[in-house]
Amino acid sequence: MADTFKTSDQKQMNKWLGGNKRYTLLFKATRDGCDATAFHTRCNNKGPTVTIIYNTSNSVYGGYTSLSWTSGNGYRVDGNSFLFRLYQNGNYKPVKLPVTISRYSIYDHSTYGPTFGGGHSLPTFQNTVASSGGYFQFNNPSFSFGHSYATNGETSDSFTNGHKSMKDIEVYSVEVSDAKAELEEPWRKTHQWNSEFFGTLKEKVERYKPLKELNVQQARVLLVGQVGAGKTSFFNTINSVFRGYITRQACSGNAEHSLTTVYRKYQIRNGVSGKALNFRLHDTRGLEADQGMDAHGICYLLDGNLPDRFQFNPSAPVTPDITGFVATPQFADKIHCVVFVIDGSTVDVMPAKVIEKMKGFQIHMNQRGIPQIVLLTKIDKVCEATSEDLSQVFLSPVVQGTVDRVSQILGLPRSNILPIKNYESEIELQDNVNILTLLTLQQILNSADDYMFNYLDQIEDGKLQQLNIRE
Ligand SMILES: Nc1nc2c(ncn2[C@@H]2O[C@H](COP(=O)(O)OP(=O)(O)OP(=O)(O)O)[C@@H](O)[C@H]2O)c(=O)[nH]1
Ligand SMILES: [Mg+2]
Repeated sequence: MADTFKTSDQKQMNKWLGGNKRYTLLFKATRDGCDATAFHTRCNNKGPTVTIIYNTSNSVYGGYTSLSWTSGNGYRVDGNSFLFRLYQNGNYKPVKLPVTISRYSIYDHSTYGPTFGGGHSLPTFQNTVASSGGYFQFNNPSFSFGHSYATNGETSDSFTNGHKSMKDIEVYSVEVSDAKAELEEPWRKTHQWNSEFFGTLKEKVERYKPLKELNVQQARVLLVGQVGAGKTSFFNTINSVFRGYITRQACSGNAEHSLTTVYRKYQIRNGVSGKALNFRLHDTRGLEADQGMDAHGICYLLDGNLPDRFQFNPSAPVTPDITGFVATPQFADKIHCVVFVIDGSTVDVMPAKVIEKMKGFQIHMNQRGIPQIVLLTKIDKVCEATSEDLSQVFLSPVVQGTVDRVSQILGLPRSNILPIKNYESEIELQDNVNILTLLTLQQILNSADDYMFNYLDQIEDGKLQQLNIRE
């Protein structure tokens, strides 16, 4: 279970709070440190907040207060506060426990993390807790569950599942949401989504050919991004669209380190004729904060020096000594478009080091003039309405907002940020997933073409110059 405040859980919180709210992540222990000063620096004077604890046995619980945290000096009065549980031992078991003695609603103190109730009915931490094996131990000895909140038959054990160590703690600000569920006008206009549109898009991609003047058989698209962002799933999704059924030719899934360890230059074939389409998707190992590809590595990838099935070694830099190193790659071997794959549901908690890495890579791409597209994946986890009906994607203000944020992070125009939903749990193809995938692919191939046109201009300008010199 992902340690994040999912859209469905936010909906439950909206019910408890009575109306649509906007939740903004202020503090996250695994990101900011499990430290009282870090918590107060980020959360003081931010208005109402919800604190969520993810414990080591997949129980998720916490507390809401309508007061601002202030680094005060003790108990504060809040008749609106409540404790809640969302999951117990991984099972969805929502319960809300209202405050009964409001003068003890929260314990607001500069040396304490978010703490609820008299006798610390629901404590988190005091001062600083170091991470041990990826977990944070409660270091607050007093824990008198039920002192100032209704228990409704619950006990501290039924809340925490008997485990007092935490995988993470998050604090979100809670604001009244004035955002409408759906925009009146789409933020990006497309043709009406129907089977005819699907047929046209599919045919266009099947007929796609890179510029013949350049002697390039297949456009090459490089997929780069954080571990688990959905790079390999994007290949599987496109492969499924053209095969005509769901395929998982490439291994995808969730793991701490990248599941993809081998560089693959995937072909996509028409499901009936078996004919390869005129582009390849180059799938790479996922980026991590402290390991993975460096600047040399990315240059070798961009320039076409690395062979298919090259084994990435996260702890050793790539050098020209590796087996199969292509010393003099042709233009046809090089990358013609880079696709940064970003998990739309975790944009706000993307590690700074991963962002830095991607920005560093962009310098080398810009030097070569290679176009960059962002694939914003998992939008089904970003917006409930879009998850229910993917054709609503361009009417969703939440998806639009995420696109805007990513455009700012990577300094790319908004038109280059393409939201998608990969096939993941489905067993049958879905028309809307197919259409959005093809729309996206078409944009990617257009960008590859732009690059090739520029290259052709460059060659022709060069020839012209030579002629001028001779004359
Ligand atoms: N809900 C949802 N899940 C997705 C989507 N795309 C990928 N996933 C899931 O995210 C997980 C990671 O996907 P992968 O395709 O393996 O990600 P990757 O970027 O190749 O990861 P590494 O190879 O490990 O770097 C898998 O469990 C996928 O099923 C999506 O659009 N929506
Ligand atoms: Mg992968």
